[in-house]
Amino acid sequence: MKTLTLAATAAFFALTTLASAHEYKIGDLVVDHPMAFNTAPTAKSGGGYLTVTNTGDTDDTLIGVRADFPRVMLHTTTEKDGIARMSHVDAIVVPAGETVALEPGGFHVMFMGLDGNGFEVGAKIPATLIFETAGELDVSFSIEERGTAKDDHSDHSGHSDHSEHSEHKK
Ligand SMILES: [Cu+2]
Repeated sequence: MKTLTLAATAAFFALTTLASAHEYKIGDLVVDHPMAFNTAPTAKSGGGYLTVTNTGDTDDTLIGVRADFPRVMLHTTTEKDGIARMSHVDAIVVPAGETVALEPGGFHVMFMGLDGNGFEVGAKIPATLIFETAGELDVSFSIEERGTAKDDHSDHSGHSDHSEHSEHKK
């Protein structure tokens, strides 16, 4: 019986590993690893991150995201006088043959109006990405702990766990 239990455990880990590298496809688009960082329980909003690769030869555009929050917006991050600010954008273009990253310090999805239901590690946020050409794609944002070693998203944003300021010097 012990062997059976071990085999089942191994299968379980294999499945969860596959699930954490989650990828979605619609038309010519590949959306990889939608995720959000955990927030304080009292947070009013939280950012959502992912990458979109356009394998086709015509540009497409992310024009909106739907999720079960009072408001969901597309944001970009700009820097003025050394201070990072977020502002609303109507759309994010995904050029033909390119990958666009929604990541800390750049474009992101803003889930707003959390109202006492902050994001908890391990939870999922079901959402629908709306692309102008490819259409609507249901995805699930996985909530991951901020600043852990397995957080490879921090690498390309210039963010370091030890220096909050590095984010503003790009
Ligand atoms: Cu934002």
